[in-house]
Amino acid sequence: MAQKKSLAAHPNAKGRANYQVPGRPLVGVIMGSTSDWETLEHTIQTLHALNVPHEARVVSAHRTPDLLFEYAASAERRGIEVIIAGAGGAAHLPGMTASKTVLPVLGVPVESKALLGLDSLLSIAQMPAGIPVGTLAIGKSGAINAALLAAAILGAKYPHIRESLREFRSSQTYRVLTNPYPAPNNSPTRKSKSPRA
Ligand code: RP5
Repeated sequence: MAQKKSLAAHPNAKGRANYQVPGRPLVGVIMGSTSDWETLEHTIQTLHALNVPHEARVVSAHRTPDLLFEYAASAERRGIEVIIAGAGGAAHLPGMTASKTVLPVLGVPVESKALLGLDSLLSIAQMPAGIPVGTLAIGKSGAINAALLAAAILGAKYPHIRESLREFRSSQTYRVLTNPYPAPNNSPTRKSKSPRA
């Protein structure tokens, strides 16, 4: 019963920003705990920026194992095409999810307090041969890149998502090229202040 209840729980439920994109969700974002939201919010923000319909749920491999199986086993049937799973510590969620579906599963290692996410990274990356999990970097970078990689996968089938990704990359390049100086005071066009006597 408690597990059924958490199926409806959205980590975004407590008055946080609304990142919904209209349409049938193509990406399922799951995380082991509400405490992972701080990291996985970057995934959601990036999917939102790319206009990729998605859903987000807390699904824990060890606290709600039945829900995990139900989620993973039903995802393909529900129209989900890529799953992003973020977890920290002994992070079983991505691997166990991958074991119950043939959909691509991308794992985001959440930075843990004890081992700074190295435990999460190794738990997610070191899958024995046969059940792959595409493992991203620890923390925010991995969370953002998981969304970008999901968009790249979906882009093979959905031209508008490929174009969103192309635009994202172009504007990122433009931002770097138009901000070449590491700090405002380093600009050669800015006069340096004369030192006080
Ligand atoms: C994992 O345990 C979660 O993915 C989270 O990163 C970690 C700690 O969870 P909480 O104790 O903060 O709920 O299952």
